[in-house]
Amino acid sequence: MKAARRPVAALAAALVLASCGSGAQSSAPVPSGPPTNDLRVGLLEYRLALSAGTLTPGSVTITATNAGSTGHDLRLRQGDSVLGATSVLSPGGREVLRVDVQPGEPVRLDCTVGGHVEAGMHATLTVAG
Ligand SMILES: [Cu+2]
Repeated sequence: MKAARRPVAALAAALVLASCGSGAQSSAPVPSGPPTNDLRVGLLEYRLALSAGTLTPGSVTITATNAGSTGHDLRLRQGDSVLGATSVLSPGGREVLRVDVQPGEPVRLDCTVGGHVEAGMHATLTVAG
């Protein structure tokens, strides 16, 4: 009986497992890149998918899209101020907010549906100074 060894296949399998492991994030990373005044936020169970991690000061357009399968909303706060909030969006729903952000202070994003922040639906954006 031939002992047919497949070292190449075994190595390929190990690489696939390694890349899967490193790609499994428990929380969504905030993207790096230049500041934007046009942010898109995907609402998912249970995380926020952001098109950017840094905002420009001043007027910013936020497009929130419910890409999940249950109701979600999006609220933006800076310090103690609520900058804006969507209604609770049905799956596939979209709402555009125009907010005014101050330089240098982080902006906190939350889904205010019960339990969703605790499940991971929040993020903090920086604002360019
Ligand atoms: Cu939610």
